[in-house]
Amino acid sequence: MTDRALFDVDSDPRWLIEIDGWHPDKEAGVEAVCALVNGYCGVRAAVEEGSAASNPATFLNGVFDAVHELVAQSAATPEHQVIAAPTPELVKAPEWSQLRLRVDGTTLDLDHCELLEQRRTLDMHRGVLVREWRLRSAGRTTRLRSLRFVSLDDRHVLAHVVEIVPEDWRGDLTIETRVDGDVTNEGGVRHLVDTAARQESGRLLLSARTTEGKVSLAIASAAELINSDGREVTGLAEADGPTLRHAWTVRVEPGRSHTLRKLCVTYTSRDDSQPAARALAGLDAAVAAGIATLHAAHADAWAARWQAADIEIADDDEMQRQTRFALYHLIGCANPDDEHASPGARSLTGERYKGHVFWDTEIFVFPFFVYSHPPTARALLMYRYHTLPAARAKAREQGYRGALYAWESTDSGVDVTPSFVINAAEERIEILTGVQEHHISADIAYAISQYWTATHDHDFIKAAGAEMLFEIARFWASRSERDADGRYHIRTVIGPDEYHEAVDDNAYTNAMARFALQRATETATWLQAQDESRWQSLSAALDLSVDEPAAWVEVAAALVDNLDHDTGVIEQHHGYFDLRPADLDSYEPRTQTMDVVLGWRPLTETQILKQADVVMMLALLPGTHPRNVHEANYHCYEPRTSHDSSLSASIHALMAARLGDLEDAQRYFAKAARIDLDFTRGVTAAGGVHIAALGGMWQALVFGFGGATASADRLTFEPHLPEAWGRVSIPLLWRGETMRSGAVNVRPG
Ligand code: IFM
Repeated sequence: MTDRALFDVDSDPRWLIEIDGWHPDKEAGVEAVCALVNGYCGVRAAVEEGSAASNPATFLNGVFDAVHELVAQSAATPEHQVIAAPTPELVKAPEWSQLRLRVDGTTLDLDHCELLEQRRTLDMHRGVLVREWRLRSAGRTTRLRSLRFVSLDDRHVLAHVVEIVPEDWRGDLTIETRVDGDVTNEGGVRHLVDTAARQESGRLLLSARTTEGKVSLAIASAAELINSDGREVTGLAEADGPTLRHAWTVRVEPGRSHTLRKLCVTYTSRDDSQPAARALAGLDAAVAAGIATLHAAHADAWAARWQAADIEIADDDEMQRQTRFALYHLIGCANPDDEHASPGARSLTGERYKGHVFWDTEIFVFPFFVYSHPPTARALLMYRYHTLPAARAKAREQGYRGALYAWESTDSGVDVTPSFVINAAEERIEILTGVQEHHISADIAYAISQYWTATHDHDFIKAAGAEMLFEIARFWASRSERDADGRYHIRTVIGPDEYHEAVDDNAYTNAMARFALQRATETATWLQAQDESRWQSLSAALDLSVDEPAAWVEVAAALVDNLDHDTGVIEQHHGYFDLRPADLDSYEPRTQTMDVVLGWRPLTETQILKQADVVMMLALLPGTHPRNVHEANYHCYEPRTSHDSSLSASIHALMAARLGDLEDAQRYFAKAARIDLDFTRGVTAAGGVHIAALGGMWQALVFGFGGATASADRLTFEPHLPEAWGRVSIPLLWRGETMRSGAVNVRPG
């Protein structure tokens, strides 16, 4: 492949995210939206030479560190300044694609030159970022293009190509590419220490460790500069302090190009006990293969994933592009080869929520993998299996049995939810989700069940799934309290609607707990019948008597469900309808969340919901109630929902589509799609893309518009598709078989 072809992007704009020009105020969002992701690492699409508006970052999945000192977060308020307990966060890795260009003392970058034109293109089909730009400074015009990718074929390989062409000048140009280990997270927090750079026979190597010493990392780098005659130019390679530098000073002529080709390979002690040796060996292999071969293998790997994942929408190009945007980030958020990492709420594209893992993974993102790439789904469940000890400890600490998973989790599974936050109205809000948002444990049971149903991976259930299900059921049995009337209650919880805390009998929590208890009981029966010896060993290890599962199903049957049989409405939690009604429309148009508009305390006294709660439960458990209950609850709660969480819109799209209300369904689907892509509304993606919203879009398409329903023995479809979309084709893997062609076709003929 020629260098020229390397810069090619797909000719079909429905595969592209194109960002023209330069808008400093939107740059933070653009960097996240166009980030390169391969599940192992994520690279924000910052301009390589940096700018005042840039926030470049490379994140390595699962690399967390907490700084054990009091940290200045911001100078805004005294409360802001100190976090008493260190909160682990996803660490920024060395910046591997820094570019410095200088001519006659002038730096060629956006802060010092006039930008004549610029286009950044994320080619989602091939997983590459191509940038083309022209700069003018001191009467000199320079044309540049660059290509970056993080390989999906070999996830440790990072590639960068830059072509520089002076249009109308000649002179001495210094070209420098760096790997910079001097990086800090938001707030200036330094996680990488003991940074050491060295040279090893032409290759450069940077190594560092995190402050807690849990992870060591290494990045090896090689670069070459080729002139327009195809000849390599001799340059300088330097390992200096925390920085690796390759540099050349060349005489450039109008119309004659110089092309920089750089390869980096990174490993951490999470991957190998000798990350430096692995990085160097990996670099040798990558250099021997060459960028063209690596690019082709990477594009093939993306093609294979698209084959199993692409949802085709025939007649609506924008919807098609937005759907692919969701699929691109979903494919790139998780690594099937890593059982000890799971995507954070903003994937590997930004620092919001510090890379912490929420229920977003199991309930929003996970189904996409179940039906398009089961090995990734399995790895994500194994992450929860490996963090089971921490979940057991959390249950014990709160006085319960079994496993209570962390509301916010990192590498160990210990709950890392912060204890307070200062909101946009400058109020100090205690965060109770870490101690009260317990539905996460039921959500994980739901994910295990969904995976098992769709894959029939019985080995996983025997090895890990059953143990998690049993411990989760144990938790819910001990968490439920029996009243004199014989009914069970789950008290003092937060449901998905986080605007109401310490509530009793949250409908979502109770229904999901019931589901978990039932599924665990069925699993015990299944295991006893299928694999007596595994049942014996597991029940002995867990000290689980044969009677315990029978007790779980009793609790499940007697858990209150808040259903009013006359109206079909399910009260969101005990006393919800006694709260003050509020007319959300009267606050429109609004740009702030309702906790800011009303203030936290007054808000909690209203019926305003942050996000889908009863509607969420019905979306996940469609078979538990008849259609009239779905309708009654959608119509009851939809006007009360503020959608202040990005997790809400897609679930409303799903429910509205199921109910055949295509107008609402499309409105909510478009709202979900805009969360990251609408730069005119500010930079909501600045802290990273909203991976749950993107997973929710997939579910709205598949379970809502596509009407897919999985039952014990089959997958059925009852499509509700907008006429304007034309033919829609959805590929789904079901027990090893791909179901695609004509799976859903709205347009007869
Ligand atoms: O998990 C969500 C939660 O439901 C709402 N607040 C943001 C979290 C992370 O996305």
